[in-house]
Amino acid sequence: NGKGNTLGAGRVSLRTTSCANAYQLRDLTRGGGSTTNMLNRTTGNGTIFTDADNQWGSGTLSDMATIGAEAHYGVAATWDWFASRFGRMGIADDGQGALARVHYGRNYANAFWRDSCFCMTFGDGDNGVSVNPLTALDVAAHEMSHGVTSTTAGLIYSDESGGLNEATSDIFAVAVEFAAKNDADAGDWMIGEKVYANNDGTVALRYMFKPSLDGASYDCYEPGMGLDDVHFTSGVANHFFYLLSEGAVVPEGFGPGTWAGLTPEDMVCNGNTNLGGLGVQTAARIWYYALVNYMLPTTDYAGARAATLQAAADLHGAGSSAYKKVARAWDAVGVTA
Ligand code: ASN
Ligand code: CA
Ligand code: ZN
Ligand code: CA
Repeated sequence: NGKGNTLGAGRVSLRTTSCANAYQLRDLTRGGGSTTNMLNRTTGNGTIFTDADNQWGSGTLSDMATIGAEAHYGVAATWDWFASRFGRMGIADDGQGALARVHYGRNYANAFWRDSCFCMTFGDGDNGVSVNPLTALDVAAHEMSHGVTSTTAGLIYSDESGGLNEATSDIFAVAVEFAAKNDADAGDWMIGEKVYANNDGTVALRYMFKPSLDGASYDCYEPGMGLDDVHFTSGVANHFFYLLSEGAVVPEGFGPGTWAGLTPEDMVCNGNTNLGGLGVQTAARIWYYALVNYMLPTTDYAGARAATLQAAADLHGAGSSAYKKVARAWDAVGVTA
């Protein structure tokens, strides 16, 4: 049991493994998943982080272990969320941990999941000048969730299925962040807010409650939108998930300034603000069961509506208020029966 000082999540507990008078970022309580340092390289599996006293990182970018600790924490929190809520033991539900590689490349302002190495990889941004290393909890949970999608529904990463694949990662990322109850990194309805150095709290990669605030994502379904980038077509499902969780509520304190002054009517695509929210974790449970049991590689938005309704019927009953809320939230983003 070590401790880490992270960049964005404060001081955290870390599961490590002792080895030859030192400790390694390897978590034998979570399938032996390890966190390695790419030392700015872009090939290979990196070098496992090692530390003499099991106190990891200073919480600043002056030492590389700060980011190693943050990734290791994010992977553990995501593992725990899937395990405790759904009994899912790891990405593939086979008890195996995954590899997390940090300090990838130079000035690489992204993170990604790759099936072939069963690994997630995190760039350093510009080392915090304006972009932080991309290891914040919601980003780590997003990347790890790509592995879950890949080993379950297998949503193809293009067309509408690609948007649903992206949205699945954002949906679970939000749910993990809320569930982590970390005072230094409270849950919110944005993805990647901690990526931006000097953030006043309103800037993020994506805004679940009004995806178009990023200037490119879709709030409402449009036929033919599947040709656009999967990170933009995900907006419709992200928006659905927000509305299913919270109802047509204008969130306070999030998003860029243009957001101020909007009304519940601005939250929906069809004028119906009478939705009712299920709460983020109940909504995430419906999404997870739909993903695992009913979505397929080619599932599109119409199929996602059907899959989540079937999951809601299984979990809550076909005539349940939860079922009706799922239908109303899809209606509200333009995915109609
Ligand atoms: N960060 C991006 C993502 O996980 C990388 C990509 O475009 N595949 O979606
Ligand atoms: Ca140390
Ligand atoms: Zn993604
Ligand atoms: Ca967030």
